[in-house]
Amino acid sequence: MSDVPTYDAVVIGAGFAGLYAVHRLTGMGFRVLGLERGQDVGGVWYWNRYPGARCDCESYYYSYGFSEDLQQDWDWSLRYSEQPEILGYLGHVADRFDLRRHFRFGAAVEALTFDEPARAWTVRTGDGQTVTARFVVSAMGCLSAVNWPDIPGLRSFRGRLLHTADWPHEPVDFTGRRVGVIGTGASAVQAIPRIAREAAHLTVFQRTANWVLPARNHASDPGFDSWVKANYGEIRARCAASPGAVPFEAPTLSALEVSDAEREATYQSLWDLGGMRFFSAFTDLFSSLEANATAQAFVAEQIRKTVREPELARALTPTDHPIGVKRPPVDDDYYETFNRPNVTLADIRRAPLVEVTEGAVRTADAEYELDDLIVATGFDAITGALLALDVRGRGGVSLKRHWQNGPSSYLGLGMAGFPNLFTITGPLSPAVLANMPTAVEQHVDWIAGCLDHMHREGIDAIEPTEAAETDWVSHANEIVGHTLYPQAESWYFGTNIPGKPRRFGVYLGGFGAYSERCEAVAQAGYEGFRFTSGPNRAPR
Ligand code: NA7
Repeated sequence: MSDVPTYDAVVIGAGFAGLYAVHRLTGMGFRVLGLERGQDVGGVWYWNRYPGARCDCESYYYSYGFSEDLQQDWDWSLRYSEQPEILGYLGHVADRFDLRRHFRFGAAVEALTFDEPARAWTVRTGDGQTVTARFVVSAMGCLSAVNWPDIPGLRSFRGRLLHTADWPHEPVDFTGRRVGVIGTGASAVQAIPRIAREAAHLTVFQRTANWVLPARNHASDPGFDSWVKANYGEIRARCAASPGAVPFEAPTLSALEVSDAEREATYQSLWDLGGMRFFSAFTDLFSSLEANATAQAFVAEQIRKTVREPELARALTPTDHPIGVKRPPVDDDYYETFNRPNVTLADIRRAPLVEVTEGAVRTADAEYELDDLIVATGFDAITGALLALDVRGRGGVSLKRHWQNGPSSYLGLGMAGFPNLFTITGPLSPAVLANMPTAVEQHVDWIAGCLDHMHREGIDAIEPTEAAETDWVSHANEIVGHTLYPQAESWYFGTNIPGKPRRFGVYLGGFGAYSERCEAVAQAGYEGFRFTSGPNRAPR
């Protein structure tokens, strides 16, 4: 490698994170190359095009706050935006800030190799090209590595075989067809009501019943939107300070210190309001099993009231995990859909899935003939996208080895032994338990500040110390231990992927407190990070 890398930074991914990273770093004068495996911008919203795909955060804060003009100009049509509109928004951002010219599309990164003498990365893409860069910013997202399950015979299916996370770009018509959906996570729960309205028959293969909350989506209200636009500064500030990067008041009362009637009324009003705000009912829903049980009882009652057949209602009611600690899907009409005559629930916990044949799914007690099979089995989350690459840090050590016991990082921003590799919303950051665009902006801004500092000080390389990383992992794990999250198997723990070590991948200390910690680390001269300086000044 020559002394001066081709680029100051390679940014991998063109979703919310990659677009803002490229905008921010090019704005500072850095030479930046964006690499994106898709043919256009959008990230998770580029790939997940299944019917009903939608954001479970409300549009007005699930959006960028970095540009006042952008947030004033853009109008959302729904309370919770659907995939085409979010993809349109990201396309608009790319046009407005002229970002596409910095990207190579259809360029899937395969390998990242750190060159120690040059203190730079060599980045290899699937088309055989390589580039060099001082820094690599992984903006590949937490939910982007598709999980195809290892179900016997799956590939022998002769009908249409579709995955929610890699959906065709052309419309898929289910009219008159016998459709099967494997999975009942957030993706399936959004898709099932839509497909049921179209298909001749829909069979839902459920391994684990989920607690599903109503979204109560509706058209945007012009009055509310004007209020939002007039108060965006305050809304974004609230997001920045809150545990979930959302603009709502945190609860103040325990579920156990109010009367039964008061508790019921609180749950009912939040149920009627819709969405994840249900969890803002009480302070201890994630820490006390007794408190959580009151919320479970409330939702179980809603399921009983909605699903006409008692046996079916029972099968749709979770019995194996507290509410909220496995990502709760949000939708309208999910439970109602099971009252339709053309919908069947196949409980594959009771009668396990045996195999897929050319034209059917066979379980221990039945055979379901299908024209279309939709696999809604989610992602190898949080670490999966980076682990799919051959990442080699100092001494040729692989990231696979570094993460052999589970996700590990310092502040979710980087790993010891992998200098100049930043992870936006990386493992053990608040990431997926915070509103993503806000979390993304905080990370990108921190990284930009760090690179500016390095440039000014003539520093070539930065990486966390091993001690800082070890302490962060212990701190993150300790917090998890005080919650109910360990009482569920979930992609947060990596247990949806056979063989993946069981370790919680998200920092639960709250987004606001976490951001303050990142800021304090920077103020203290990037405490916990190690800098290396040398003849190769970070160019700009
Ligand atoms: P999820 O939430 O991981 O859900 C996957 C679903 O697929 C879930 O119901 C799984 O059941 C089921 N699954 C996974 N593997 C299998 C096999 N082998 N056989 C049968 N069923 C299986 O993915 P989503 O795409 O719905 O959502 C991911 C996130 O995207 C979501 O949480 C939001 O943050 C956005 P299990 O529960 O493991 O028994």
